Amino acid sequence: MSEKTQYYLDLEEKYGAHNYHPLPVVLDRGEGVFVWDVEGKRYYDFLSGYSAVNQGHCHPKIVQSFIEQSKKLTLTSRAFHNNLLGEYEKFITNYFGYDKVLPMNTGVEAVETAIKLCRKWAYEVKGISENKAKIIVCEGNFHGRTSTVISFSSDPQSTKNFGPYMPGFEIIPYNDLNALQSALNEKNIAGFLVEPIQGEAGVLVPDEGYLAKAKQLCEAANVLFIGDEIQTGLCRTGKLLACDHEKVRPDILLLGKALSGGMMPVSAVLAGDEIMLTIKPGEHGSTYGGNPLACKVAITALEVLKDEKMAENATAMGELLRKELKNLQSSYISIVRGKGLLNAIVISHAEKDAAWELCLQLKENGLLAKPTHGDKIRFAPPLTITKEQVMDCIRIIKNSLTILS
Ligand code: IF1
Repeated sequence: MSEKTQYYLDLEEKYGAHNYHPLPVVLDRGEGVFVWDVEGKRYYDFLSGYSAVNQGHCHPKIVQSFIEQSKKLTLTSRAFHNNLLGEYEKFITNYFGYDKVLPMNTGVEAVETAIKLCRKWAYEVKGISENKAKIIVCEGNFHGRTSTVISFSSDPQSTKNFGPYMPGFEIIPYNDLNALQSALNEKNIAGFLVEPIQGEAGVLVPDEGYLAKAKQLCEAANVLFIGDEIQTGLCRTGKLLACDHEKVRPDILLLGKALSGGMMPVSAVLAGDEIMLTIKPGEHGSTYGGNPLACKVAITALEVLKDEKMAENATAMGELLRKELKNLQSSYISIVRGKGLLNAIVISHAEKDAAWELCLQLKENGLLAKPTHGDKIRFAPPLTITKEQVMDCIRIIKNSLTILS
């Protein structure tokens, strides 16, 4: 460990909460698929800020919009109107085909907003008795880290000693239509909150047809399908939305992360009028929600996704990456799975820290990735990656696997 790197690690150790266990690398620059550490060493970023920099680090057009708007007007609060919010609302609702958008900041705020909208709709439209509404969620879910959202996590690391928990949620197995159907038969079900692909759980791709059938079951039961596309959306899986693979249109659509191309927290909740208009003035909001800087940045972030055909590239490069990973025929890689450029490998090795050791070796060889839930390593580079760069990364991965021998 160089002195310079150690200096920064020590600062965080001494002055920062210990709520993460990062790889021992200190970054100070990012551009496209690359990041550089304080020693000037270059890495491929195979995490993409957990899919927040789908457009690549510091995308020039998004940075330009950020700079321009940051010199004009960054925040008005919603006490007053501004000249960008309405333009953004029109742009994003047309872009995704919804009546209205409720702008928030972080992904979990969008999830919390969807829970409030779903409950409001349940009482005021569906007619469920007050405080009886229930929302179905899946085992292995990750929707954020607020007290309400961890209340329905099945991961002890997310829940232990954070009680008491918010009631009103039913946990069912993921990718299990029978379980969904029986849960939908219960009284007072208002919504089904689901990730089209479970990211944190290790990039679990459900069976073909699961999302479409789940949506049909929800429609039949007059239950809202809430699609959490905060990680899977915005071209990550090879379509604009992961739900697009099955032509599923969520009743409530959640977006975040790459909605700003990694510039700042921007999230959005999209829905039809019947749902969205149940929230009246003064019933929900946030200081920065819909700020003009976020609006300007998000419009550009969405434009470059389409202009630069990032969904198409994610499909092609994802297929190449998975094919080449399988061609390695490594006995240490038991599973390769994913869709578009949201992928993961499962490491099988006697050593329980093998995935971590492999990530340390990948770092030495110029590629940054991090294990999730022990033995899975997420491979999710920016959607701008080229064929040559994928092949270069395959070479790095192949050379790094020798550390496990
Ligand atoms: C961390 C995980 C990924 C998300 C989905 C909502 C949110 C997230 C599907 C909340 C956030 C982030 C959180 C970040 C790491 C990362 C993550 F490992 F935690 F689970 F991507 F898989 N819905 N995911 O993935 O969005 O409030 O964070 O903006 O907490 O370590 P947020």
